[in-house]
Amino acid sequence: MEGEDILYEVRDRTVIITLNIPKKLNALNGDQYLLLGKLMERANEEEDTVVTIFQSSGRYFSAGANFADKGLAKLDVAELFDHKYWLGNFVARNTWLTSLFQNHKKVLVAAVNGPVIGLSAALVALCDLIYVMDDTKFHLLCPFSNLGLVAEGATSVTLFKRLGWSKASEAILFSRPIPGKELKALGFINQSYNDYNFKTTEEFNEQIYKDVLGDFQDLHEDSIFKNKQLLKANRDGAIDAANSNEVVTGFYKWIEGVPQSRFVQLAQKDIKHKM
Ligand code: CO8
Repeated sequence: MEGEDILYEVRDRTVIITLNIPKKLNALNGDQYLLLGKLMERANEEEDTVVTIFQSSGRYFSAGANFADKGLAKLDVAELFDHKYWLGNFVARNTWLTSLFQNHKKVLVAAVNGPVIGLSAALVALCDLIYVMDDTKFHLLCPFSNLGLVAEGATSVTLFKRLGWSKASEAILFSRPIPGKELKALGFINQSYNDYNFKTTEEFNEQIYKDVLGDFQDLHEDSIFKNKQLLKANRDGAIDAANSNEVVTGFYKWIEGVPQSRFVQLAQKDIKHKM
């Protein structure tokens, strides 16, 4: 399995999707986000599973979009500001990926081994349950204001709903990392596994698998799925609206060319994120 960027496994009645690019802190380029979306589609259609676990490897869950994406580097000047390019590679892809996480039929569990940034943070915030390996070593960062971007992946709704207006404003308006301890206190994290003192992410992932399996073992599956739909009904209108508002607003930032130059500055370490 080594060498594959994202792993897919059906185990008992779960699907396990694993980000597997630890050397790059699991930052994902455009093709890798596309692959993640396709694997989520597949997980959605598995016949016998109840839960989909979204997990990772190494010390970061994911450092978000890959700022060294070869696709970006290869663009000529015309493409850098081209409507058609950004409609396909930003608007359509982000809308689709957000919608896949939002509308996943199975119970969606995030097993979070370390910090999570940007679009990947947005995807974690769309999961039903969030388990963290060690909340003292975890933070969530939405550096959109620092990168000349705007909220993505429905974070303008999910963070507001999961953290409240005040903390969501710190996270989104001022690109402040929100530490794990605060996320735990605000109810964003279901459970932290600090006391387990895991030596590796793999040990943590294995524990989450066992715990999750125990969680639904004797329950009536169809009720679980119907209850998820009932819960979702309360939030989906706001997420649908945010998903479309965010990508259209973000699209015009790309057309202006601001994020492109901020990504170059970040790669050259001319700017950095608040930590
Ligand atoms: N992209 C590419 N490579 C990365 C990224 C990234 N986002 N993050 C880390 N890496 C790589 C580093 O380049 C480094 O590689 P190498 O060892 O080959 O030099 C390796 O991972 C380790 O990283 P660091 O040495 O920097 O580790 P630190 O612990 O010092 O710092 C940080 C960790 C703070 C996470 C730092 O790496 C960082 O700031 N990364 C950038 C995070 C970021 O801004 N991500 C983008 C978020 S925005 C988003 O996700 C939505 C954008 C939508 C884009 C749509 C495109 C079409």
